[in-house]
Parts: sequence; C-alpha cells; structure tokens
Amino acid sequence: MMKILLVNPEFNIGMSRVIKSPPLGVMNIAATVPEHDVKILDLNAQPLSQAQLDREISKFDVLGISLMSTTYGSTLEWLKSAKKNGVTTIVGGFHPTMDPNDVISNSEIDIIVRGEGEATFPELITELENRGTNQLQDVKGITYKDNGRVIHTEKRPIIENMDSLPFAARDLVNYDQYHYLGIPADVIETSRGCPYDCTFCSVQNFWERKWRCKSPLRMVKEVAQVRKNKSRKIIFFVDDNFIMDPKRVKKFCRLLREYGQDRIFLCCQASVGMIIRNPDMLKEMRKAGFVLLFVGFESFKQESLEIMKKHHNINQARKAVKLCHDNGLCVWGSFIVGNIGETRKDTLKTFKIAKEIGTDIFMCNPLTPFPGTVLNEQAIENGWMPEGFTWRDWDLEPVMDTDELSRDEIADLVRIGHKSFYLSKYFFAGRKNLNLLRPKFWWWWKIGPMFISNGLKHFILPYLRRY
Ligand code: B12
Ligand code: SF4
Repeated sequence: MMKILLVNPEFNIGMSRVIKSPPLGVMNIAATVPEHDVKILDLNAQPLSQAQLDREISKFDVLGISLMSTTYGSTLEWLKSAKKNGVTTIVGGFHPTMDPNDVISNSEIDIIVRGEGEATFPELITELENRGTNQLQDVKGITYKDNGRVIHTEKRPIIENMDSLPFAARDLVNYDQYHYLGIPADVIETSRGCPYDCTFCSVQNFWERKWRCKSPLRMVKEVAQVRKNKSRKIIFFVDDNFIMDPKRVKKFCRLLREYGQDRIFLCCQASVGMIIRNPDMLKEMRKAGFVLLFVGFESFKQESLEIMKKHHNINQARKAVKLCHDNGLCVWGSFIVGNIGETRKDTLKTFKIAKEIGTDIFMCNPLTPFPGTVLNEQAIENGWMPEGFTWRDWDLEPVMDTDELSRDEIADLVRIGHKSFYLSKYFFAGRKNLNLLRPKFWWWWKIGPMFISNGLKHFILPYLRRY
C-alpha cells in the first residue's frame, strides 16, 4: 500500500478570496486509488507554514499536486524544501498538461500526468509501487525524466463513458471551509469537452473537442451524495457546457424534482446561443432549483467577439439575459479586458452595455494567453509577451500590452469595470433590485439573509478581528 498525499495549492488572489471551492481535481484522483492510504491537503482553504508542510509531506511516499498557471510558481517555492524528503512528486492539471516541457524541467517535479487523470493515476501508482520510478514507459499520458532525458509517453485516450468515473472522494475534505461568496457550497462536474474554438480558452485542448457527459440519473446520484451533508446550500456545476444537451438538462431537472430536493440553490455555466435557443429548458431549470447562470459575454464589441471566435452578438446577449430574468434566473456576466484591437472607449462601452442589458453579477479579467490556447500561439508568434515573461511569476496581472492599451491601462480598466458596476446606482437601485421584487425571484428572499449572515461570518468578522 502506498501513502499518497494530494495537495491543492494556495491561491488567495482575485475571486479566490471570496470563493473557496472544494478541490474537485484531487478529490476525483483520490477516488481512483481506494486501496491506498490517501490524504487530501487543501492549502487554498487551510494554509500551512513551510515547516508544517515539510513535516506533513515527509510521512508520504507520493505527493500529487494539482497545478493551474496561478499556482505554478508558488508551488515550486514550497516544493524545494519538501522534495528533500525524497518523496516522488507528481503534478497534474491544466498548467503542466499544456506546458509539460517547461514544468518537467524543474528538478522538484518527477512526473506529470497529462490531461484527464482518472485512468492514468491508478496505473502510475501501481507501476511506482511495483517497479519504482524508472520503468514508466508503458504508462500512457505521462511525462517524466529518465536519467535527465525527458520522456513523453503516448497520449491516453479520453474516458468515453463518464458514468464509469468514481464519485469524488468528498469524505476526504473538510466541508466547513468551502463557500461561494460566504454561502456553504459544493461542486459537481457532469460533462467534459467543448466543440467550440474560443481563442483564449484551453478547455477544448485539455478535455478535447468531443463533448461527453454523465447521464441524468448519475447526475441526480451526485446531487444526493452532496445532499448527505445538509449544510450545503449552493451547488455549482463546473462544466463549461452544462446546457449543451437540453434534453439531458430537462431530464435531469425532472428527475431532481422527483428526488425531492428543495433547499439547495443550483448554478451553472451557460452560453448565450444555448440560452436563447432553449427558453423551455430555462423554465425547467428554475423549477428544479437553478438560480444563477454564469455566462461568458467577454465583450460587446462585435469585432472583438469575431476575433476571439465567440459565436454571439450583442442582441443575442440582451435576449439571453431577458429570457433568464423572465424565468427567474440571475445572470453572472464575465468579460475580458484588453482584447486585441479594443480601445479604452470600447471597453467602457462594454461595461455600460453590461448594465444596460441587466447583468446581475459582473466580473472582468485581463486577456491572458494561457498555455494551450490559440491566443498563446499568436502571442508567441507576434512577440506580444514581454521579454523574460514566465508563468512562474504570474499572479493574475495583465500579461500583454496591446497596440491600444498598456498593461497598466488594462489593469486600471479591470478596476474601473468592477467599481463602475458595484458602486453604481444601477447595482443598488437599478434593474437588479426591480427583478428581486418579481414573484419569479422569490428564491432571493431565502438566499439573501444567508448572504448577509454568512458574509458577516466569513468576511466582515475576520476583517474586524484583524484590527
Ligand atoms: C470551477 C473552476 C474554478 C473555480 C474553482 C477552482 C478550483 N481549483 O477548484 C473557481 C471559480 C474558484 C476558479 C477560479 C479560477 N480559475 Co477556474 N476553472 C474552473 C473550471 C470551470 C472547472 C474546474 C474543475 O473543477 N474541473 C473538473 C476537475 C475534475 O478537473 P481538474 O481540476 O482539471 O482535474 C482533472 C485533471 O486536470 C487532472 N488533475 C488535476 N489535478 C491533478 C493532480 C494530480 C496529482 C493528478 C495525477 C491529476 C490531476 O485529473 C483530474 C481528473 O481528470 C475550469 C475549466 C475546466 N473545465 O476544467 C476553470 C479553469 C481551471 N480556471 C481557470 C482560471 C484561469 C481561473 C482563475 C485564474 C480565474 C481568475 N481570473 O480569477 C481563478 C484561479 C483560481 C486558483 N485557485 O488558482 C483556467 C485555468 C487555466 C490555467 N492554465 O491554469 C480554466 C481551465 C478555465 C479556462 N477556460 O481557461 N475556477
Ligand atoms: S470559452 Fe467556453 S465555449 Fe469557448 S472554447 Fe472555452 S469552454 Fe468552449
């Protein structure tokens, strides 16, 4: 039996300050090796000092870490001393999968699991247990070093039947630490893959273009697993294309109502195109407990939408928000600042339209050329990234100047976007509040008081205690 420690690294910047999400990646991986002794350490929810970390890691044979571009650099820092214990280090997740050559070049990292981990990880652990670190050539989907030589083994085929995946190891994390904007929350993944080709996104490259999903029955079983812990109030479906198959969504909603859940608030990501084509699905979703759709509008400059290959326009976005509101659903709009060819004036106009069309929650981020995206290829080809740029030092700040905007101007516009939304008359007395008075938004009067009391507990009291 191997002793395996799975770590979700700390990242306490941006929205990660107000959203503490269960680390689904490592929870899924933990579930694939039930015969071993596995522990999950979520440093994002419960940070440890370097000495505590070193002590903890020294008790294990294998250290598995989930890495995003945000956590790459800081993880290398704490790994330096942890690695002295001789533990085998395996990393997985978006960043190492999309930039394996750079990640494996670090002496602190022994093996990368590329892409989906559920089939690769248990096989790798069996090989490590039986043959050690130098006989790994038959394990598909990994990158490792053999006497200093980097080996990328054959790509592992994707798991076609998502119902065959084990249920996430929810018993290995402490749920008291997880919340979305203060409210106790959990996450469920019900599909993978994306057939679209937005230039800034690495999802289609990582999970592949073929969209695959869990069945409605399996989805309800996962909700039931989450509902065993009655304190959970929000479930966020992390899928990039949750509503890709409206028939599946409607069947899930009907089954969920039969199962009888009524005190949980559901949220998911959704695209403008699917929303406007399926108003009847929105109705079913509301009845089943959905309250919020997260929509990537990205920009309201048509040329920008075309450059980034986003397949909607302003009128469709307007219609999508209206349909959501007519069905009692709120919209969390996400935007990108610093798009190629976009001026300050264009960006301010986008912010204005975001309010005009009735966005309920607003978020914007700088355009970032993440590894594995078409944008990253364009940025390298055109020399858009500053000389000497490395993801090891990146902590969410803008990466590229554009012909129209400098990085400082982009960062400034991101601040302006949030300020002009949340500190405006619109937010406190505009359409948002009018919506809340509509009968279809009765749910808000249940969740609203929770926001206030939990907000006090998670944000205001800790802040006051510090002073
Ligand atoms: C939900 C989500 C969030 C949540 C929770 C994040 C979390 N860590 O749990 C919130 C809202 C907080 C969030 C925040 C951010 N996110 Co986010 N998020 C997602 C989303 C939509 C789903 C993540 C998920 O749970 N997937 C399901 C699980 C099962 O997949 P997984 O974690 O990748 O794990 C699998 C494999 O990667 C692998 N694996 C992962 N870890 C390990 C470890 C080992 C040892 C092994 C063997 C294998 C392995 O095996 C797992 C099972 O197959 C993804 C897109 C996506 N579809 O994945 C974006 C995504 C991960 N986020 C992204 C970004 C950019 C961010 C932010 C920077 C946004 C921002 N500007 O603030 C922040 C950063 C947060 C942070 N902690 O660093 C990017 C990451 C790109 C990159 N190169 O790093 C993604 C890919 C979106 C995108 N389109 O580009 N995010
Ligand atoms: S942004 Fe969404 S729709 Fe576009 S490629 Fe990524 S996952 Fe697909």
